[in-house]
Amino acid sequence: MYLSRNPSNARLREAQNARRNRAEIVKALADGTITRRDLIRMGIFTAGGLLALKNGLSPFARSAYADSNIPTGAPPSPLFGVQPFTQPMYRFDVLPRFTEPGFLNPAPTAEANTTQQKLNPALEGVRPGDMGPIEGRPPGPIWAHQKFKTLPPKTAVEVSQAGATTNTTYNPTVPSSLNSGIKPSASIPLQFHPGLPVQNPLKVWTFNGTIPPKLLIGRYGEPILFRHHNNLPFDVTQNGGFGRHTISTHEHNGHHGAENDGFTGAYFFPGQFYDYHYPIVLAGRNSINTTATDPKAGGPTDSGGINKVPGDWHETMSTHWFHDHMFSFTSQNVYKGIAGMFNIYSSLDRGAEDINDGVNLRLPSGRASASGKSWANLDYDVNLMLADKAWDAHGQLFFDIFQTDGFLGDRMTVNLLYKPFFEVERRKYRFRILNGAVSRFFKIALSDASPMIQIANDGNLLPSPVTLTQLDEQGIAERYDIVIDFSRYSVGQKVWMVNLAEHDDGRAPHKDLSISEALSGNSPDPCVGKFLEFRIVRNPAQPDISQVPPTMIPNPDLSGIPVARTRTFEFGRGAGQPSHDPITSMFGPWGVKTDDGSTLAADFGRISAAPRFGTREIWTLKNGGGGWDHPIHIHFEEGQILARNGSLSNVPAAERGRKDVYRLRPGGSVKLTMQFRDWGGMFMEHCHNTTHEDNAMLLRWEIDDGGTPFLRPLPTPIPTPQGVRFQPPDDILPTAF
Ligand SMILES: [Cu+2]
Repeated sequence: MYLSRNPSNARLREAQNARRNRAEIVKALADGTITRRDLIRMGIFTAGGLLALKNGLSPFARSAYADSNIPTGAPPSPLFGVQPFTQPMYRFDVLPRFTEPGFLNPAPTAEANTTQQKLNPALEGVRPGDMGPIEGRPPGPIWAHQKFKTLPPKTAVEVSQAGATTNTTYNPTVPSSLNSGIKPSASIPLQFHPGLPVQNPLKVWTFNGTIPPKLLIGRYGEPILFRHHNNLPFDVTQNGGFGRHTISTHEHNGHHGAENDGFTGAYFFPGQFYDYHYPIVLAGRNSINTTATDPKAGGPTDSGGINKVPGDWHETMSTHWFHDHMFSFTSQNVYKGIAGMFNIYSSLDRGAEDINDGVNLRLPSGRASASGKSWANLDYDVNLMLADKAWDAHGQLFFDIFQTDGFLGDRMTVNLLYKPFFEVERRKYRFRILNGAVSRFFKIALSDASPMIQIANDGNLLPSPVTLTQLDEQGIAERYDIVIDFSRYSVGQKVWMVNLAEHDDGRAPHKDLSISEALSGNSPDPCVGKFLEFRIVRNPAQPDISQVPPTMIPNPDLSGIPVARTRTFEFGRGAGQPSHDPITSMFGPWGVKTDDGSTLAADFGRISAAPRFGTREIWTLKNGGGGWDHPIHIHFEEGQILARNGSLSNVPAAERGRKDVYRLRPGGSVKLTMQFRDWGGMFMEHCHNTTHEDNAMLLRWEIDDGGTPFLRPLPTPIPTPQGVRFQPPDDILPTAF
């Protein structure tokens, strides 16, 4: 429901008042002054999770002046006279990589580093003189880096979570001619557009506190130690009105141990760091190609060759992202900017289109012979992070947690920039498109309805490329890699990326528009229509020798592996919460029904499933109905979709590779199969509409029978600034084990 195009001043005043009143509550909730339990007692929030429909508080209360609201439930985000497509799109900022061992100080350790430091008394629960560990990772053997001795880190990357500041070290790793003329030495204030206000450090929190978003570069066979410092304010109330200063970073969807997965309950505090160890290995490394003889299973060397690794090359992954996963605060923290992308390079996906060795797929990227870099050339390989945002009358980022259906912004951003332009040459480009929104789905087309070639879905190159004039709806956290061939245009032409998915609330797209409808300007949804302008500026200096081969990565064949278990998960509303643990549990309305149990709201102390190490299972994800969609993310393992609504024929070609997010569609179901291999620990499954996830459509599952040091079941970590304690699980569902 939207405000009309020209809402009355009275209606706007009403919406503004509602926002101000709600903002007080949002802030109190975010900083812990009150809890959701308090709000329910006070009659402000219903047990079903809805903001009580009172004028002056809910923007969705029936108004005396109008019957509808804009998607944010607040007045439109002011543009200060800024026009779309008047700023260049900054390409991602590549994180510097250092040689490890030797770079990090203190040196990384297998078990968490529990060296004590004096705690800042502004931290919650800290008295003057209290001490606590410098690393926030849960201590002891269970949360030690698995296989740390056999896969020691070779590369170190160090980042800080920090409030908005000016970027003075921008490094896109491409010349300015391939970055819309932006000088690599550019000093970049944190603004959504040069004509919009600079963001307050309490409003926007990003990796290193800067934009553009950060790009991590990795390759198979080269383990990365990602040291993450929490430099957010010590005082939990210093959050600009939303967001939580404790964080846990999920590398989505890394194949590594749970200690590196960013478990929602393994969060850490300001003043601490957390060492994530990303070994970058192929799944199946213990049973397939164990002697590392297959050149298709490998990573690029610095001299143009292949560093062969064990495992199944059909499990090779390419486009990941990493983002906050703080329990019940993920939506606020990701919205504040805690998200980056991760390109993984392999012998198949080399990032060097001129290496012709029969293994490299030679996807659009750039030439090793021109750059001197044998891998990770980004010249024609461009990361795009899409997100809808909103800001207040002062232009400062705005968020409203009271929309448990999902928060929608009213301004489209690409790489955290309001509707930018990007200069391209007349040749093929690869775009790695991430839906980095809180609750919004996108559906992408080009303004002239010309074709795009989808080459990957989530982290995985497809078995075969799929040519489309409209991509499928793209749920939150899904990645679609596409190739656009700009050689069909002439120099001086422009073409736009267009969003066709119209929302009128956060539940699901209301309607997919045609391209002409989306371009007409008649949609009440301000995020429909053009959002990124491509300017075709020149012919490439060298001919385009990149390829989109007809066969890329066929799926691993699981048909000969017995199915150890089947499980069913149904995602719906009206969840109960039997747990009273104030740390590990959250209220609904959203929840998950496991097998034939009841619909339960999240409790990271509850074990809902525990697949056996080394087995294969079939999981059915069901939408509980009601007209909303849920993009369900299963951590750690890539799955293959066996059926949609009961049949493989309902699975579109672009979903026939491996996946880690599964849109259920209203009333729909997805049946998928996965193996549980190589690593253990506690993982999650949840809706990636992060508003649903936080309210509380999330569950914990674990692999805990892989031998010592694991216990069956695993103890639950309870982080405090003084150190992480452990407690037994609150609950184990009867069908879990
Ligand atoms: Cu959902």
